[in-house]
Amino acid sequence: MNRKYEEKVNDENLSRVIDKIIKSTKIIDMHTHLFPIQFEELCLAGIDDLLNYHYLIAEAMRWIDIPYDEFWSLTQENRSELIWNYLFAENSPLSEAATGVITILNEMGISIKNKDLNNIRKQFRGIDKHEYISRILDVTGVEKIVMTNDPLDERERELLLKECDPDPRFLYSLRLDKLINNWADSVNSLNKMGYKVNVEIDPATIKEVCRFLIDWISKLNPVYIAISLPYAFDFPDETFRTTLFKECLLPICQEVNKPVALMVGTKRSVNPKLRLAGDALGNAKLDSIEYLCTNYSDNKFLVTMLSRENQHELTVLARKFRNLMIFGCWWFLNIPKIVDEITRIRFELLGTSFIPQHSDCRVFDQLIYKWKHSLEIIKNILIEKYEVLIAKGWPLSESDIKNDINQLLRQNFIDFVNL
Ligand code: RAT
Ligand code: ZN
Repeated sequence: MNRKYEEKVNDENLSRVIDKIIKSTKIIDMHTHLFPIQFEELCLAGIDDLLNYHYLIAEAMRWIDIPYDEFWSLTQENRSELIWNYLFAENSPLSEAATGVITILNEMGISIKNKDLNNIRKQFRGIDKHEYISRILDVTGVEKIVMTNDPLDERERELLLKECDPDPRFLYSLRLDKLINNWADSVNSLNKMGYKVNVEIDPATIKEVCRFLIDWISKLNPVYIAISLPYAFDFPDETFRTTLFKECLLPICQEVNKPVALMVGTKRSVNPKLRLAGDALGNAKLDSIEYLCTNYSDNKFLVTMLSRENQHELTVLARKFRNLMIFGCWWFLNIPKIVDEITRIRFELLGTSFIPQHSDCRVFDQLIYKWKHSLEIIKNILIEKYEVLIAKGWPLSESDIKNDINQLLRQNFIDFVNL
């Protein structure tokens, strides 16, 4: 920044300066479930996709008194109507996911008069998806979106293998949940794809899994290799997972210099009848992360955890290891109260050397509320922290603030993954 034109920051203009800088910083959204338009039905946008978000389904099914199977047999539109009815019309949309929908409608200039879903649908009709997505990226300041790409998902693999012009706004991440958490089922899929593997992980199988990883890393050039892990994750232990980590994932990631993203703390399928909405969380032990950071010091780990109780310990661990970058307020933690708490803990223990948020969006429009709500919290914390410095006579310039916000919203990620 040209210092000649930069504003001197003081108590009076602090809030405005931070606001201006946040609005002009191009965000890298480092974990989403979004796909570009070329991914056909996987690219979700608009009111019916929004209402069918699994966060809202879990909330609505507390009210909707029909059997789960019956709910799933309805059309997507009919499900939206039920969800709208219970979470927006009959009761107020107070939960974070429900308020999020209202934020989106507001920001996009959609009238919510009379809480009339059909009228809202009418306003979405005829919107060109290409233009709509560009408009959302524009409004939110998101420059790059990291997808979640699992080649063991048949439909996704089909789309990944289709030759098309890649959309430069999207980056790949290679997701290995099926491979590593569900080895027995993956054996079949890998064999079908031409990788000769056995259930017992023998040396030939290890070689083939490594070949699979190298093939997909070469094809996608992912920014990191990711896996979500149960709260009971224990490394090393006697499971297939440990063998796959030790013999395949960690050495290959080291060889290609890609970070491993570990998302720890899931308790999957607590209520399978809710499908994607049926997962919960548990408290994890951080010893395994410490073990990995210590014993695999040439690997880099991006880590987020799902339990609130794990956050302080995780932040302390990040003080000890340069190869550990903590990120995001994940899933059930992405509610204002907890985002505020976690972000404060991180600032107070790490300064600006962390990645405060990712969106985890599944529907494009969600970028609007997920980023708007989080940035508001980050902004307010920053205002408080800078006020303390200003009060002590610290000379704070606009470019100092710009540098800090740039680190938080993009550069820490860029540097860690070598983008
Ligand atoms: O937040 C979510 O949408 C969850 O369903 C999960 O997808 C989680 O973010 C994950 O990546 O496993
Ligand atoms: Zn996710």
